[in-house]
Amino acid sequence: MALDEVKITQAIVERFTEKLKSALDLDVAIVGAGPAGLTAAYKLAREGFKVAIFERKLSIGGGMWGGGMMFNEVVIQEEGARILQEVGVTVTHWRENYYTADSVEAVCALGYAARKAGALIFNLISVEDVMVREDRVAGLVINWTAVEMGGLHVDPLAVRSKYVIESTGHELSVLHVLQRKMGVKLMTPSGKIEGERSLWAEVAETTTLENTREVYPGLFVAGMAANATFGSFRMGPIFGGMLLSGEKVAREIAARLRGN
Ligand code: 48H
Repeated sequence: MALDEVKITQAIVERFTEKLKSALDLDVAIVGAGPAGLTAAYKLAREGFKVAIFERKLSIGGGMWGGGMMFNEVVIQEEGARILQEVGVTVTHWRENYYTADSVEAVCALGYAARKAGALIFNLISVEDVMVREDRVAGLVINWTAVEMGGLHVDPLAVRSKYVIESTGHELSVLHVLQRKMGVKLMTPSGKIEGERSLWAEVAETTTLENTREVYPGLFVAGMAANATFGSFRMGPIFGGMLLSGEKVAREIAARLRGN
């Protein structure tokens, strides 16, 4: 049968529009498709919640693709290895509590698991602001990354969500906007973003989990963003904390959504 270019175009436009329309009213909106955001999306979608991730870049995976200094292997501890194995990644024991995985395989598997569980993943969309309602984050303000990169004055669109997870890594871009524009008091020791500290893997991995929590009503931080919020250390190319943080934030939000 003859191929019609306009039908190809119609198919893409219609299908994408359907996806975007179904993401306008969410249980959980996730900002950033790094390992923490992807894990959270997978776990929440698997529980039947309506979840979408908005990722600024063309590719998902955040800082995981590059392993350590472009050596495309990641290190995880036994606790985190469980999550990678659950999504089908081959995890290899190195020594003591050090396990390794191919970083490309890990990103692909996490993305596939999240999508297959029902999470929608929108790449090339940047979150430029949040929607607030009576001292609570109630959704996201989104725009094409191309608009952001081009410095174009194009007004954004909005997505409503019962909860928002900020998993934007070192950048912590959404919370910075909320703090700057609304001057809000955050649930941190100083009431403000505490800022990320230098490298200390052991402490950083533990605190990533402790810091994975609600920082402003309706807004949770996960992954590296959690340590950047609460003033803890970076950990280098070890990814167990990111995966476990994604799992923890999903568990806590699922409990809230179920009313527990
Ligand atoms: C849409 C956005 C926006 C925005 C940012 O950096 P990530 O991989 O984040 P985590 O926390 O899942 O993993 C951190 C890990 O990769 C890492 O950097 C580690 C362990 N570092 C340790 C060290 O010592 O350096 O992913 C965050 C994603 C990225 O893909 C961004 O493009 C995206 O969030 N993002 N997406 N709207 N406003 N801001």
